[in-house]
Amino acid sequence: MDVFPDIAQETRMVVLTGAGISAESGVPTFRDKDGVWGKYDVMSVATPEGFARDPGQVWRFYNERRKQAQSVKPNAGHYALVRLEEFLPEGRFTLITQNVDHLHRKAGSRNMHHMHGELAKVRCTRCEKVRETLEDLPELPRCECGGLLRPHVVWFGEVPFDMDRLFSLVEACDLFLVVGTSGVVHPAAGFVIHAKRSGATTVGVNLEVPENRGFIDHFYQGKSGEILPRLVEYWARCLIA
Ligand code: BV8
Ligand code: ZN
Repeated sequence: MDVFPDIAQETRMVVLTGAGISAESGVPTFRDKDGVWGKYDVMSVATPEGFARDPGQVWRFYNERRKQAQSVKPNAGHYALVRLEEFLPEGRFTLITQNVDHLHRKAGSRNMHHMHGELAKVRCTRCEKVRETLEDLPELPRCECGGLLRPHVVWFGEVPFDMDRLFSLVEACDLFLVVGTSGVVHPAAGFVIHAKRSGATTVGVNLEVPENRGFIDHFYQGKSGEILPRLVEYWARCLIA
């Protein structure tokens, strides 16, 4: 395995995670063999058109994942990122996740962006009010204003949240770490390219070789729950030395 790159006190780090970091917690990924898109037609359950056509089917899909999210726990990979955030100086660590589960938050991550939204949040399609609830919802949940509620997540064809902010964080970082993502879904998959072009060192941890492997300077193939604790331990020593 390639040696880990060093970091220093002034290293500004951005971490991007995908479904792979939650896999060891028992949350199915999307594109692995028994993944989510093998069971559901992505165009029917993760697009605005699918929701307009059959909101009941979309809510059945999300209610199943919301229920599943209540029973899972963070794994060693999530906790390693919390430890990293804790020992890096204030303001030197940003976590961006594509995941809509709440495992990073449950593990204790603080400075983070859910660029594709969150399972635990719902939004009114009429008054746009966003509320946080993991309770079971009826098949067609409604807001007090009478509007139909939708999951507060970003579907295909919709613009991810905070993109301007995220692009500037990616451009300004010295080290970009990407974990557990196939590198297929844009604009998230383009962040590592952006970071590299802006002069950052890029580091990747993934079970399979991701699509955007060519932009990753240091790549470690394997489980994030096993590799991240070792990587973070090495970086902790860099800062003590
Ligand atoms: C946008 C949220 C404009 C809800 C998701 C043609 C027509 C229309 C659009 C497009 C098009 N061509 C391209 C596009 C853009 C489209 C896109 O990228 N499509 C792809 C599929 C071709 N993107 C969009 O529509 C996005 N919006 O483009 O707006 C724009 C452009 C630029 C700037 C601003 C605006 C919106 C995309 C968001 C869609 N929403 N989900 C929900 O989750 O229900 S996407 C979904 O995929 C999840 O969010 C997920 O996180 C994300 C990425 O998947 P991964 O996380 O990578 O998961 P995957 O299963 O693929 O891979 C898991 C990896 O983990 C594997 O590699 C595996 O090896 C590894 N792994 C497994 N176990 C482990 C592990 N690694 C380590 N340890 C382990 N134990
Ligand atoms: Zn409303």
